[in-house]
Formats: sequence, structure tokens, C-alpha cells
Amino acid sequence: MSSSVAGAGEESGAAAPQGPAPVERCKGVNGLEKVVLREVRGSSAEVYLYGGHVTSWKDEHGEELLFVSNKAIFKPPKAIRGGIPICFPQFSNFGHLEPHGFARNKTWTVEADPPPFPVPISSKAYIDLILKPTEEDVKIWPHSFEYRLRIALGPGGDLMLTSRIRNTNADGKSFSFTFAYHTYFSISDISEIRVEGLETLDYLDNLQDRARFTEQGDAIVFESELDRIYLGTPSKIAIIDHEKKRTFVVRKGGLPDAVVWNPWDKKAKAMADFGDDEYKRMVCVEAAAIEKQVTLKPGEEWTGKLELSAVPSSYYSGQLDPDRVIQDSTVPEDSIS
Ligand code: TA6
Repeated sequence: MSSSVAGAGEESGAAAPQGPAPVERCKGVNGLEKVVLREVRGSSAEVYLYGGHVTSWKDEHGEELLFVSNKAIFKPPKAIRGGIPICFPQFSNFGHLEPHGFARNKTWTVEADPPPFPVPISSKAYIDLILKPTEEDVKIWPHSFEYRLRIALGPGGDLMLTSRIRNTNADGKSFSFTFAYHTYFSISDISEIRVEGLETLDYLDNLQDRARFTEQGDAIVFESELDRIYLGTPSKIAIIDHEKKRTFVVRKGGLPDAVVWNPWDKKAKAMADFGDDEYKRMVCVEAAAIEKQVTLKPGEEWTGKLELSAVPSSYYSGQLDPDRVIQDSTVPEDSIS
């Protein structure tokens, strides 16, 4: 059963005669509710209400750009392995909650009314989700909040996620959290990948008790398990796939850190919801706020923005200027602040 939903920016009523509806609600794996976004030029995205979890982002040719494990378990309370898990109110075990918090294990709802602070958006292919704590949640994390998540496809097929988290505590208490968009990118092979834009930065190495190091390389390449939290990172990061002659451009706002992760073979074998060889076809580059917790007083709101685009890139080892690549991308400079 599916229902076409007029684009959140459209008058409600029958879908436009030409092309598919920009927003469609339907059932996904195991009957879980999902929303499909379709942009007029052919790009698309899918988000499950379970976890507010983006599980697909396809370009105008229908090529899948995100990685989801073939062994992903689409069944609460297990988080879906792949796509863009939302890590809130805690990244990893930076706190006393379960790793990566509980937002990815909860069922979100579609925000029916226009949000209190609508934002201008060029495309009609977007959906606003909202998560508020249940009484159960408050027992785990004793705070009231409203977490609004907007998932949108831009005119050039770029994928935009905007998180707005507001402290709604009635007891006058502030709260602090860490956060990440835990993005799994689909790649040709991990040996073909370079991540540029993080050179010379400090990072915490998760494989060495989070000891602090400084990145020496002119790009990050992968020859074994890698799990690092780069600190104070630029707003733009490039992930170059030599084989596919494609560069993912990660642009972020309000998210000073970036996690880079590939589990490699041993860790891959240890994950029941991850194929033994799947580490070769994915890399995580995660826009995050980790080193410095975000602290909100009652009534205050935090915004964390992520913009992903996939641009053709001819590959010159070490000579690729991520800023030049990014400037060539279709993402308007002022679209993320
Ligand atoms: O973002 C990297 C990381 O923190 C790794 O240490 C690994 O634990 C990964 O996240 C996956 O975590 P998950 O809880 O989704 O299995």
C-alpha cells in the first residue's frame, strides 16, 4: 500500500500529472513505514520512520550512492546497518547511554504541521520528521526535547539533512549531547578511496584508546581497520573514488568534527549484520559534534546540517584540490551555513 503525498511545499491534492509524486509514503522491509523522495531529474532517496533513517540516495541514473549491508536487520530494536544512522544524544560511548544513543532505535513521526520555523527550500522532494521522548526515554535520558529532522533532495540531486534539536525541559535544566550523521558511502573498493580535507588535523584514534595524533598524510587512504575522530574539521570534505571517477562531497554546518571508519576484515566478520567482505564496498565519513558537547538551555535550539553531493572527478594522485572539486559541484556556496 502506498500513498502519494503532495510535496511538503505543494498544495495537497492529486499528484502533478507529469512525473512521480515528490513524496510517497509506503511500506518497506518487514512492513516498516518509509518515505520515498523523488526529484524531477530522477534522483531519489528513502527514509524509514524507524530511526529517522535514510537508507537510500540514488543519482539521476538510479545508481545507489549509500551502502546498506545485505545482512541489515530491519527490525526494532536493532539499528539498520548502513545508510545514515542518526547518533543522538550520544556518539559512541561518549557518555553513559548505549553506543550511538537511542534516536536510531526509535520510530519517528511525520511532522504534519509546518514546523514553527519553516525554512525556504527549492525542491518539493522533502519530508519533516519529528522525535520527542517517551516516558521510557526520559528514564534513560532525563530530558525533554523536540528533534526535527528534514530530509530533502536538492535540484541537482544532492541530499540534505537538517537536524534541529530544541531543549523543552520545563524544569529549567540544560542538557548536553554529542551527535553524528553516521553516513555509509557506497564505493567501488576501499583500496581505491582517498579522503581529502583532513590533512594536518588532530584526531582521536579509537583503535588506540582515543589517543590524540596529528594527521601526517596528504590524504587518508585505507590499508587496514581505521576508526578516527578528526577534530576541528573544515566545512567541506572530499571522498574520491578512483575506480568510479566520482567524488562524494560532504558539506556540513554546526558539526566541527568528522569520524572516518572502515572496519576491515576482522571487525567485519565480528558484526552479525555485516557481510564478511562488505568492508571493501563501504566507507564511513561522519559529520559530527563530539569533542565539545553541545549544551542547550531550555528554549535553545541547535542546528546541524549535512549536504552530500556526488560529482564526477578525474583523479590525480595527491593533486586533487578538494576545494576546487567542491567549487565545481552543483551545491550552491551559500546553501549551508
Ligand atoms: O563511527 C565509527 C564507530 O563508532 C565504530 O567504532 C563502530 O563501532 C561503528 O561506529 C559502528 O557502530 P554500531 O553501533 O553502529 O555498530
